Amino acid sequence: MLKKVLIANRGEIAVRAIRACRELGIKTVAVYSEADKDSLHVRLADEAICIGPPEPSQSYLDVPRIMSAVEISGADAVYPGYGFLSENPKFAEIVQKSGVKFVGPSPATLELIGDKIKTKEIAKRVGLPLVPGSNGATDMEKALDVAREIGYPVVLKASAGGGGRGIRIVFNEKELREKFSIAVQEAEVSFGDGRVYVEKFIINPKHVEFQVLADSHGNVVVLGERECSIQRRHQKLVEEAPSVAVEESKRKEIEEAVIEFCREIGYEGAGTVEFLMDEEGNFYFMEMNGRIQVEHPVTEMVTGIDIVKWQLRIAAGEKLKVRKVRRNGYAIEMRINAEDPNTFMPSPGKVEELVLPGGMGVRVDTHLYAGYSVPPYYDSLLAKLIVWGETREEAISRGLRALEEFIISGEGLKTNIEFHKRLLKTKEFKEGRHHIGFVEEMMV
Ligand code: MV4
Repeated sequence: MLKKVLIANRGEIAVRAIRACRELGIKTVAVYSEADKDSLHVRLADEAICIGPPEPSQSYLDVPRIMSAVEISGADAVYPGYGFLSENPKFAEIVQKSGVKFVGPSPATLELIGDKIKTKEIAKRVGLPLVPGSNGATDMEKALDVAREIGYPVVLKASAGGGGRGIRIVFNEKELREKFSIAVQEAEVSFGDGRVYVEKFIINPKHVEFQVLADSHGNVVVLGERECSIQRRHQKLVEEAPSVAVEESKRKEIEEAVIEFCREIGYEGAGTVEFLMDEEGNFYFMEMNGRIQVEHPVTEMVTGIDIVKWQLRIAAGEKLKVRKVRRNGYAIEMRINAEDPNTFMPSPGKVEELVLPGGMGVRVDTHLYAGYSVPPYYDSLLAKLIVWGETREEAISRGLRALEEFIISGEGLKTNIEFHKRLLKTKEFKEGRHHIGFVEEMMV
């Protein structure tokens, strides 16, 4: 097993990782910025090292500072969490070259899945369904040909984009002529890679993603899917498992292709394969994410499998013991953010009163405590409320009950708790008819 893990992250995911390490008997090293000196992850870790000023570029994104902390602490592994350096192949490589285990896929795999065009080629080879489109990088003339063939609207996507970055809808030929070179230029500036591809635009899709665990011995398991369509501006707000819209035969089919895909790319660790699902229930492969995701707890709640512990065991070279995955019930996660309920603008402040919901089927993952000041430099996630129910209806009513109990208050601090109450009561959500545009529709 690993002996000492440095957690190159902050907030709730750092706390989540420390808990997993502690249960496995692994020592933990927290790193923190000056703005995070009173953070819970600093208090909970066995050791803590300040790595710089509040700005992420000078702390949580600063590779030399993190590597210094690795060296000073004598950690034998680095846990990257999500965001920050988690999917940076250069960082993974530097960690690996210094003789320290990076808890995640290899630098080469991270590099590959960062290239959406190459990734789609492999996905096609193993039989994952793709959106009709250019199947590779295209220039304007080819884009016009492809779009004429598949019909408008189409989307232009940057090969080095992902997670909603570098994507643009085009409704007709005139617009394509106007926007194509701008898309290429933008991709060049943002990612240093001007390759752009074309896809048919899927109208009102659902975002459905499959959770994977793969060990270093070639064993791959899929822990089922999550439905993550409740989002605003590519920020997910609610996620659930399983998806009521996915039929069992379809699930089996996609899971098998996902396993094949992970084998093909030599995937190691926890990962997520993302799809869009159209109104007829057809799946389209989008991309793979090579990190733990914010929404992993809904999968843990319905499978009973601790994904973060498995990340650590896999990094230590252990074989996956999970053979058959059994799913039980329904789980829903609500992301509680520090944001103004009307403007959605971040609203950091000091937590004066904190009452966390509890009881049967309720889990709260948070780094908050009473007296903690939420710094303005990072994302606005305060807590994840995850509820479980035998049925989806039970999960929803338990979610509403838990939201009623939840109190986070303090000078200047606003949260989206009321938004979640409103959402869980909508007919569309209750009936599972929501899609990626639903939050925007709900706001008007
Ligand atoms: C699309 C799409 C419609 N058609 N591709 C945005 C995030 C990236 N992972 C994929 N994205 C989309 N790709 C085609 N061919 C619509 C989106 C999209 C979206 C997808 C998932 C969740 C939220 C979204 C919000 C806007 C657009």
